Order: sequence, then C-alpha cells, then structure tokens
Amino acid sequence: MQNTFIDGLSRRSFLAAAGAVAGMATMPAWAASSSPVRRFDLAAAPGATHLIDSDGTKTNVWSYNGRVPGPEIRVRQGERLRVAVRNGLAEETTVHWHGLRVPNAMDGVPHLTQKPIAPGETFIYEFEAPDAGTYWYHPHQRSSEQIGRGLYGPLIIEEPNPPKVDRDVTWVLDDWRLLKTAQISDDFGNRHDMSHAGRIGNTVTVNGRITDVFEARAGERIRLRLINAANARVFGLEFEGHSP
Ligand SMILES: [Cu+2]
Repeated sequence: MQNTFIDGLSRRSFLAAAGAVAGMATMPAWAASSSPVRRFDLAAAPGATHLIDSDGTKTNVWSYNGRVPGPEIRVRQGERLRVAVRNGLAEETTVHWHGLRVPNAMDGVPHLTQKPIAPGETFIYEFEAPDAGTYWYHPHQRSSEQIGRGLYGPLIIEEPNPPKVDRDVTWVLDDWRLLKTAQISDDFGNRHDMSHAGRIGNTVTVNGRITDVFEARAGERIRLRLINAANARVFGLEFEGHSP
C-alpha cells in the first residue's frame, strides 16, 4: 500500500514531504506543536495530613503541595503541560506520568531517562497529552516508599466530546500500613512484603481519607474515575443497590 501511495505522488512532492519530516525530526516533539501550554507546579515535601478523621491525629506523609492525593492536573487532549517539580524531600525523586505516551526524556525514570531531581532542585517536565483518559502521576524513584508515603495525584485528560454526565468524580484509592499511633509503618521493602507480592496495608482511603459516605442524588449520572495507588491491594468495589 505504501508503495502505491508513493507511486501516486510526483517525485517532487514526495521529496518535499520527506524534507518536512526530516526537518521536524531535528526539533523536540513539543517545539513543533502549537498547542496551548498549561502550567502546573508540584512541590514534593514532607507534611502531615488527616487520613483517619479530621479531629484525630495527623499522619506524617510525603506529599505534593501538602495534599494527599496531590492536586488534580486536568487538561484537554492535545494540550501541552509544563510541570515544574520542586523536590523538597531529603532524598532524590522524579515524576512518572503513569500510562501517558510522553517523550522518553519526560518519562521520569531515574538514571535511565533523566538524572534524579536532587533535594532542593526543580525539574521542568514538558509534554503533550496525546490521549484522553484517567491517569496519575507519582515518583519513579524508590517508588514503593515514596508512593507509599503519599506521593501521587490524579491526571485527567479530557476528550473533546466527553459523555454527558451530571458529575465527573475521581476516586484515588490507597491502602496504608499504619501503626496504632496513626503513623506510617517504616518497614518499607521488607523481605516478607517482597516475597509476598508487595505491601498490603491496614487502612483504606479514598482521596486521602477514610470515607464513610459518598452522596449521590437519585437518577444522577456520575462518571467515576478510579485510580489504584496502592502498592499491592486489588480493590473489588461493590455498589450495592446501584447499577454502575
Ligand atoms: Cu505508575
């Protein structure tokens, strides 16, 4: 088919087309684009948050912008993101854009696609959002501990014509291994977990909180986006009396 196509072109227009492709290849992918740029700032740092209840003891976490989950990044399909990630942790980090087709240098894999972001440093990620969907961002540096301490957030890419709904809701699910003091158990990467397919926690949260009730109006049409940020837990959700 390809040959037929080339045969159908005059030699001159074929060369012009080939030249245009070669010219683009010398530029980074985003430089060739005219999509609008959306800017975001993420600061990874230690903090404390109420996982259990709003009056109780705060849990010491590592988080983006002081929140668990980190701020929702929401763009339209085809837009360019420029995300400045500041590392306020005492150790190196990176950000990986889970599920997104990004240029290799933006993929956040330390020592492979980038130098890890040192404490106190900022790294600018820039890429286009080629596909609509529900994604999330998280470190790719010592991931099990950095994610396990709360570093993750939702990344929503809206399609041009989304389904008609009354509400678009994101649930980021996680399970934490908490001590009686409400603090995170330090035993990351222990041999038992490693040999049993991961770290299962004892406290499940939805959007960083133990949730009792999610209110919905009768007949309401909800688009529910689910993100599993847990290290090893598989969630089997039941919607009693509803038809998801
Ligand atoms: Cu991931």
